[in-house]
Amino acid sequence: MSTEDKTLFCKIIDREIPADIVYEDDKCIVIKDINPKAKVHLLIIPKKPIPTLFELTPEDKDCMGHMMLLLPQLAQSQGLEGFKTQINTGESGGQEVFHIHIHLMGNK
Ligand code: DGP
Repeated sequence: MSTEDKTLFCKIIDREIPADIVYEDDKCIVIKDINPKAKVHLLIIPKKPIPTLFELTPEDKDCMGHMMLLLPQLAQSQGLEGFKTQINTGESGGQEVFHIHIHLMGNK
């Protein structure tokens, strides 16, 4: 994929754009949001550049489940006792970056 075709988050995954990386494995990467809405504001991003929830297919079940299971672990590693999650979907759903991501937000 040429650089122009890559999503912002693919460029972060490929280390073409810097980010504060909190966690990474073969399925996803977790970064700090550049414009935090809470003391802890992480973005959990699949390595596969699925644009929105509307494009999910059954083959994405594993990866999506994997990211859901990661959420409480990440929250605990950040010292959170509770947290909010958000997935903005589509322009009218407030989505700005068209590469699925889960917002994890919490205050200590
Ligand atoms: P959404 O509206 O759900 O598409 O959220 C996109 C989020 O991505 C928004 O909260 C700000 C964050 N963001 C945008 N550009 C960058 C960036 O270059 N680096 C990081 N770490 N976060 C970014």
